Amino acid sequence: MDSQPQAQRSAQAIPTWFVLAVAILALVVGTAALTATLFGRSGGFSMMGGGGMMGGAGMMGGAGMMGGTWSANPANGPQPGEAGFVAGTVAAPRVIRVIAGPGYTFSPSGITVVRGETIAFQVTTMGPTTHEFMVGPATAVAADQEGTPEVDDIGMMQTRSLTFTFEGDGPYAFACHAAGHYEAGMRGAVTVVSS
Ligand SMILES: [Cu+2]
Repeated sequence: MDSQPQAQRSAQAIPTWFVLAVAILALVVGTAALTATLFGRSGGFSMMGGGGMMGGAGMMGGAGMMGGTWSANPANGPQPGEAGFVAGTVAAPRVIRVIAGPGYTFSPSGITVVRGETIAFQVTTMGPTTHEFMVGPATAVAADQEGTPEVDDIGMMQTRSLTFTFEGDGPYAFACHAAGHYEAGMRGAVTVVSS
């Protein structure tokens, strides 16, 4: 041990309880970031920034990444018009992760697709309320029309996938039709762009 460089000896001088405390704090911050993202993009980012500023501990970086993964948009990569965007195809759908809840919200609350794109929605429920995810022509989605693509019974922390190709100009929409949820505002618009 005495032969180790000065810097490492200094690191070892940090008491074990302090390392544990930092690790626990990292977990708390990570959890808070996860929760914050449920309430919107800016919340998620600011919490992530908080985690980053505390820096130094390896676990802190992990927590920050977790916050990013669950943020409204970053998990979904470049969107249409952004650098690096790759349109989804039937053979290789573009994945869009959607968080349902808590409360009667989807995050993101609106998405943009290129006409003809195939999207694989991966919908995860946060919070104790079970949700559904329907996507299709806006009128059919608004009316909860039979035959409109849908996954339902998405319980807490469960993820269900639904793949849909946006062949026309729209308007398209997505919504949750669990009792009372649509009326409470649990819906979003799909914007179709030409390229
Ligand atoms: Cu719902």
